[in-house]
Amino acid sequence: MNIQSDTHNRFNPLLGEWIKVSPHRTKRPWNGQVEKQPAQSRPSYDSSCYLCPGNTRSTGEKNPLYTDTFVFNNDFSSLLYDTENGILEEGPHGLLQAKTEKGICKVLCFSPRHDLTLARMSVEGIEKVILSWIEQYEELGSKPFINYVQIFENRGAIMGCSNPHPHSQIWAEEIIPDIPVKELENQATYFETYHSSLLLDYARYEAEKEERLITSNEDFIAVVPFWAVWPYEALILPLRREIESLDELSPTERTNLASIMKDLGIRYDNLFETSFPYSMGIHQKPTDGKTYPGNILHIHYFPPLLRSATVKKFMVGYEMMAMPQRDITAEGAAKTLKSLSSIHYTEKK
Ligand code: H2U
Ligand code: ZN
Repeated sequence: MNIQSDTHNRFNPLLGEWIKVSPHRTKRPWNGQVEKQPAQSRPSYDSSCYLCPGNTRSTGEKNPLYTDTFVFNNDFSSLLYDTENGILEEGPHGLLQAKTEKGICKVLCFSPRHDLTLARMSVEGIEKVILSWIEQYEELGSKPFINYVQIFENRGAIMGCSNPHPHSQIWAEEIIPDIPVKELENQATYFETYHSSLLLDYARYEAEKEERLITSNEDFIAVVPFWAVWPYEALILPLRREIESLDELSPTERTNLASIMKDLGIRYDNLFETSFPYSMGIHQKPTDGKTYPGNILHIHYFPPLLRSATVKKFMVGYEMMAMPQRDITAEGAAKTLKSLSSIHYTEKK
């Protein structure tokens, strides 16, 4: 089979799901929705931003004059720590089930600068963000009722991000949600079968093959995974050893993680010369004290853009009813991202 031209289905071993790839569809004309271009430049401070230092949030609380990262409890948290235990089961054979859940939601601003995205921060600045994520993961994870901590960044209005001030969210909760559960189970099965880690084996294979490699350094690689769904989806993986969570990183590994995040972020921005939108999320070890054989720390990037800064991919129709589908191949997307400059387009000229 020719994976660059034949329609085929690819397997995602992390989720145990299939993805349809139809490479010949890339020539399809586009008369559909065109998104608005995000503002190309922002001030370094915005008096109307509820995340900027010294400003007042919608609850009336005032942000401190912070100088590095800044973490606060989300004023509109999805999960609350004082929700009472409750169970509902009704209907035929208890078909309708519900359970209450406790948790804590936080917002973490990357820096006081309203205009500096991760891609444009210094490596040292990103290291401080990683250190704050570690602090939160440990602090929240040590609470007896918190079994899982999800760190993520929603970037760009197109992704539903409500504020352009660079920030991430942290949701710490009682359950382990479905997506990490599936990934942990598939990694455990692989580990029990082959006595090695699925994602470490995969990272080493991709580093050698180079076909889907975007960029790499001594400790990490960024690839467009073989099973990518989003056009320019990426996965950052450790390359040298089994790392289960951010708190296990050595100082050098922290620097190298910050550096590859910056590198990938710059390539993303350079792709369509825009502040590239995405949802990024860190999958790491649950904090329930159990062991997770074969589990490897990794970072997913799911960017919606397809052809330009204004044309996004829609996950609709066949994708909602049957399975995800993509046109450009993972190899094609990786080749494009790899060929881009690692100097940010706004800093060239
Ligand atoms: P986004 O990451 O989707 O932009 O959301 C920002 C979060 O900031 C959102 O979850 C919170 C919202 O609840 N927020 C506050 O905690 N305080 C505010 O004053 C406004 C928004
Ligand atoms: Zn701001």
